[in-house]
Amino acid sequence: MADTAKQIALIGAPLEEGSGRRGAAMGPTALRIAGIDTTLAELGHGVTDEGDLRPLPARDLANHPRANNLQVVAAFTRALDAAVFDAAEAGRFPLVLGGDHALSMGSVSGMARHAAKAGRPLFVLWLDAHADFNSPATSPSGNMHGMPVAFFCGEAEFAPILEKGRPLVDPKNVFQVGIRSVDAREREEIAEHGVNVYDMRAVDETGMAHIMHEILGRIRAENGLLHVSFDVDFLDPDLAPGVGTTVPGGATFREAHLIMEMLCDSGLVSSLDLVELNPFLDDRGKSARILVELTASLFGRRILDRPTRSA
Ligand code: 5AB
Ligand code: MN
Ligand code: MN
Ligand code: MN
Repeated sequence: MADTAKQIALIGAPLEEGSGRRGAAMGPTALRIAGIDTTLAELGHGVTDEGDLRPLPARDLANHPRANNLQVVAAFTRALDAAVFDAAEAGRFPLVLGGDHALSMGSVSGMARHAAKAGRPLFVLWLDAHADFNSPATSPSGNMHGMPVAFFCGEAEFAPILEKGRPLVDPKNVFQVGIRSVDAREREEIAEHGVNVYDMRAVDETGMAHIMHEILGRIRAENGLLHVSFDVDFLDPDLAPGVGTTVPGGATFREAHLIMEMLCDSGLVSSLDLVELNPFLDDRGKSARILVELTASLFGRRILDRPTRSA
């Protein structure tokens, strides 16, 4: 039973047009089949499945040669921005079932509006092999799942997808962990804008517990809200093969599990994306099941009833 029961809103976002291939649209279904709702309910939380989102029209936007499938991505971004904001304002915990990572353009923007309204800073923990800080000007692929961080930080304003003047995330409030594949121009951008990057070398040199203490300490000190965005390719491909952009040398189950337990203990997390799961590439539901296991740890499942050790 969780210490603090939450009201969780499951929001399905069957978006795959932000990635360069098909399959991620089946992600929400796979997560449901793997038992995301019953698992969270068994931990004592109230769970409402809002079903899959209906994209909002975006035919006002012109196609863009370097932002593939812009209209579809924008339609989901608008729908998610609204759905996540509404859920958070109603005191519920938005848990977005993806869908490719372009959906975080909408989910994080919705949380940024919610945080601004509450007068608190929004922090983002980005668990990913990639920095996702491209824009149409820098992207080698034009795929929008490589652009969400630049978008919600206001560094990829190439089309009026959301309202002008919307609350943005300060890049210095973005923590990226597990990074091991960054494009040349993207590297310059993240350095220029002060994104906090803990690449795989940092994880190996200092350890996951130390990194998480550092991140959570800063968020606590600034009374922030924390959005967690979990890309399946954060994990090692041997562990989680169900993703289109595998990169060797990913996080182990133990590292990911430690992150989830420390996040749970912190009580700081206010929203979560589970993204990039591609069931078409998965091995008999293995990756979907691991995502559900890790989510359970974030929501209070424990091995032993033991608090996090202090730094
Ligand atoms: B993912 C790449 N940087 O922009 C690009 O999986 C890959 O959401 C992006 O992290 C990977 O196309 C996007 C080469
Ligand atoms: Mn990603
Ligand atoms: Mn990735
Ligand atoms: Mn820039």
